[in-house]
Amino acid sequence: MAGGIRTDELAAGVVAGERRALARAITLVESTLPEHRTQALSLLEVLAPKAGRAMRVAISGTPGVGKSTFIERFGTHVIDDGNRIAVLAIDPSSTLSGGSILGDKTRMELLTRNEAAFIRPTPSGGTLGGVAARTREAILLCEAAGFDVVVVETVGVGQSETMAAQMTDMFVLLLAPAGGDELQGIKRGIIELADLILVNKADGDLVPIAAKAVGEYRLALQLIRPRSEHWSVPVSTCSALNDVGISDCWQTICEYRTVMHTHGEIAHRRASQAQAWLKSEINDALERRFRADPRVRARLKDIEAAVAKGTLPPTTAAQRLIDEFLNE
Ligand SMILES: Nc1nc2c(ncn2[C@@H]2O[C@H](COP(=O)(O)OP(=O)(O)OP(=O)(O)O)[C@@H](O)[C@H]2O)c(=O)[nH]1
Ligand SMILES: [Mg+2]
Repeated sequence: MAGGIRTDELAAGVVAGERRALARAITLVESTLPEHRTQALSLLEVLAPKAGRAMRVAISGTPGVGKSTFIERFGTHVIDDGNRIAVLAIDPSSTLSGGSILGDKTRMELLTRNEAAFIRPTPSGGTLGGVAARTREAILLCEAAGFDVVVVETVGVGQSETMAAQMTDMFVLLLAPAGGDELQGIKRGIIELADLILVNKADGDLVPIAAKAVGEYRLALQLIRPRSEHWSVPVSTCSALNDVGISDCWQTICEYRTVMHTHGEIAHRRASQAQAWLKSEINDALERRFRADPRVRARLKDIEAAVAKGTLPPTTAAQRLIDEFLNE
């Protein structure tokens, strides 16, 4: 019982769409205390049948490209269109520092105050894999709370884009208006993940540069294998600052949803994502058990030292520890 609240009460609050209950439920799934974890799992089990109805959208881009400004505007359009929107963030730097995206508080003020919106910063601490699992669970909770659109905001560094792509239906990539050398610097792998590319900050002096960048990204896209045979990735400009092109972006997302749903691709993506998630949960759980095992713990330090010194090959070392672990 986290903070003295019963699972059925919490579940009822979430299903009623209460933002406070949702926030509490997410805090519960983020907790690493064993008794909280047990309650979190039963909560997720109760709520799972109510999940799955939202459009799950990843919004990614390098630091400072305008993600928060964009989401603030975008969220307003989504809400004006009669929907409720939840925004979850993944910030790999916060897993290291224990902090979370502070600037967002100020840049999403409008959205934060809106009853139809729910904003949640990154789960802090833990491994990147742990953050991914908690974010996936948070998505389910937001869906159970009746949110129509769930945005996963992620900083385009490290593994976080791949992670965000693996838990959403659509990957929106925000890029800065630049070309030539800077375009070369964008990792090809990120472009490959994109279902929609937006060159932001297309305002003032940057308008022609943004337009040129659009042309270059379109060319770049021709060189890679499309993520789906039913969708050719649109590339366009927008200005989050001036609210230009943002409602078009929402229209494109709706169109994408219709097309991909019709071809069964959303269901297909979700099924393989769920299987991958299962696999990583099994791996994580096994590793946790392994590392907590007293026999393993007793020998691990010495074996690690021998491996570091080069006196024991890692393969042999791993095999020995695993044999030890599995021997009843
Ligand atoms: N000119 C212009 N500036 C913008 C636009 N969108 C965002 N900015 C500015 O760019 C800066 C960074 O914007 P954020 O929205 O915080 O960017 P972010 O991608 O969320 O940044 P991180 O959270 O630090 O990764 C701010 O000063 C914004 O005002 C835009 O469309 N045009
Ligand atoms: Mg931000």
